[in-house]
Amino acid sequence: MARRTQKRRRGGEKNLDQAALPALSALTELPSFEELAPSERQLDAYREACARAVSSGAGASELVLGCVVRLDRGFPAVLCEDSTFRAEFSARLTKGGLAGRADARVAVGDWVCARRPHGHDMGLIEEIVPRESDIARWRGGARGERQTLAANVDVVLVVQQLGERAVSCERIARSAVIARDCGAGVAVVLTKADRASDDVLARDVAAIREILGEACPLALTSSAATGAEEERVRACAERLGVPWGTDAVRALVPAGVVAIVLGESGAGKSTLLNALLGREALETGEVRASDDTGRHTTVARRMVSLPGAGIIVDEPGLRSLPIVGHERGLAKVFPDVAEAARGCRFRDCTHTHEPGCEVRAGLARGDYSEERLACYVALANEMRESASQLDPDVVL
Ligand SMILES: Nc1nc2c(ncn2[C@@H]2O[C@H](COP(=O)(O)OP(=O)(O)OP(=O)(O)O)[C@@H](O)[C@H]2O)c(=O)[nH]1
Ligand SMILES: [Mg+2]
Repeated sequence: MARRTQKRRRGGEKNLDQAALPALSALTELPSFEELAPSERQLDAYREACARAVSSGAGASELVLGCVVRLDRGFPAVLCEDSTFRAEFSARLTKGGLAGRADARVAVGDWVCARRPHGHDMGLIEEIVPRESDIARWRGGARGERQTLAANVDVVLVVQQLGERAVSCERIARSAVIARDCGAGVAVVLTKADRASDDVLARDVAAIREILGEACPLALTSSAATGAEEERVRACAERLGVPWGTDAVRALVPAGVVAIVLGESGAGKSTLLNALLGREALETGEVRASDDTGRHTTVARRMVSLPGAGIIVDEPGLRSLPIVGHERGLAKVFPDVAEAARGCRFRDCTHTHEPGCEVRAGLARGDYSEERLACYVALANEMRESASQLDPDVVL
């Protein structure tokens, strides 16, 4: 009850809040409507949503198909065939029992059936069209919730910064598990190559390939390297067989593909997108010298359209990416280990000491490395633990 009161109060402040949003005329780099393609299923769902909206009083000529291209502190901007407009949720959506459900919340990339009442700037979201996929993470503990980061995304670019400190393969694997669980493809983009010596680059690339396999696409970038320094990292990338620079990232997101960048604050996500755009369109911020992490510079979630390529959603950096109910993703990232685990004598085998453990047998045969197995076991343990702690009322 208290929560509801709080929500209403926030709703009352909406006009005030919206005044502080960036003006629509200032929004640049947005995709064009033609670049965004709903599926046939989504078009059918849109038509059905229109019929429902009309039967509850909307005029058919007021309804448009739109895509949420930006969220500023939760306020959506919607792109439709002939314009971009700010929108709020229709009373039907918020009062129809959908308000408390996580899927009632709109995400960047969502297709919506929106109503544009004649003579009003602000649109109303009547319904969110069912998603083909959504990139979501678990937020909070046992009573937490699934938070959709972006909808209808094809590829997750896992962004990790390089430096003298080794890259966190566990973090990369964790991001890959979440992405594959949501049905998206995965590629790893290593930024700040200028900060890593040739040896460090070779070490980190080998470690990532060990964990994720040779088939996982990689790209190496640096926005700071110029001249001889750029030559050094470019040559090193070539020796390691890793595609180099903005062209390599562009190739991961060809025209027609929607990607999202996922990485910690300060990883260089917005800097990378600016390099791809060829101008400083997105705000970037310094990292703290003490721990080499950023200060959460990006606050809006937004789509940017890359000239001659696809679309990328810029996101605020994420501190935590808990593994909760991601069995499918884990099995997709570690198919060999997951297959072996099915043969273990005990269903709850932890693959550490139990007799009849097929996973350890696979390791002894050399089917996979110790590092790859350690990563799988750590993520599987975390998932087991989170499942046991989850409040029974919480629906994944
Ligand atoms: N040396 C070096 N610094 C870089 C590179 N790319 C980004 N940086 C710096 O890293 C800092 C953080 O970059 P951002 O692009 O703001 O990072 P972000 O991932 O968008 O961070 P959040 O928006 O907070 O999530 C900035 O000071 C950048 O100048 C790089 O290739 N080399
Ligand atoms: Mg940023």
